[in-house]
Amino acid sequence: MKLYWAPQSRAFRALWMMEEAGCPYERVHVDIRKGAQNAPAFRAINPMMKVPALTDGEAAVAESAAICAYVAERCPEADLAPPLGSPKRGRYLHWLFFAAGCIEAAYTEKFTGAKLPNTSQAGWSSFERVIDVLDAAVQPGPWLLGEQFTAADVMIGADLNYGINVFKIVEPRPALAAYVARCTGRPAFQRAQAIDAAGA
Ligand SMILES: N[C@@H](CCC(=O)N[C@@H](CS)C(=O)NCC(=O)O)C(=O)O
Repeated sequence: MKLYWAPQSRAFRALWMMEEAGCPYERVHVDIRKGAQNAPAFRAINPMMKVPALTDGEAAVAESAAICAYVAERCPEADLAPPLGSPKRGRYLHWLFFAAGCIEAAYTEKFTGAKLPNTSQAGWSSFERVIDVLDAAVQPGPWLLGEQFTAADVMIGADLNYGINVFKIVEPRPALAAYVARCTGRPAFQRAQAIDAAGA
């Protein structure tokens, strides 16, 4: 597999996922600060011209949550997803899509101070409700699905880490802060962080 990636970007989520999965992969630096994402060859992989993206033989995947789900299936020995048919698949998919569909929009709302039409019209409802929902979701612990750490924790854990520790837009409520500490304490997270810090 080839991970198309740039340091200090949303591609961190896919980078952490690759380190959790433990399958061999190659990192390809796409220098988004110099416009490399606009090259036709990369555009053929991700028409949105954004990192991360992943290729695997003839397969191409973009969107962080989709990459995390793909890699969990591709590297089953890492046990990063509940098996097909398990009732836990419901919440697993819920949290993967929640990260992409609700957290991303809620953070944009917070960053920009955008005025919402109302919480019924906004698909993510509101920044406050997204954080309340996450706060409740991480309380049973240790992970979103209980004892099993999954690709959904990579997406939600990375986003909460950005929100609390990097951008400081999320209040470090005790349960959220403890969950993020469990995530950032994982050896795979720390390997990914070291790779990210080292840059291209
Ligand atoms: N929805 C995408 C967002 C990816 C994204 O926004 N990537 C940014 C870096 S943080 C990017 O590649 N920006 C370069 C550009 O748009 O020119 C995902 O979740 O993977």
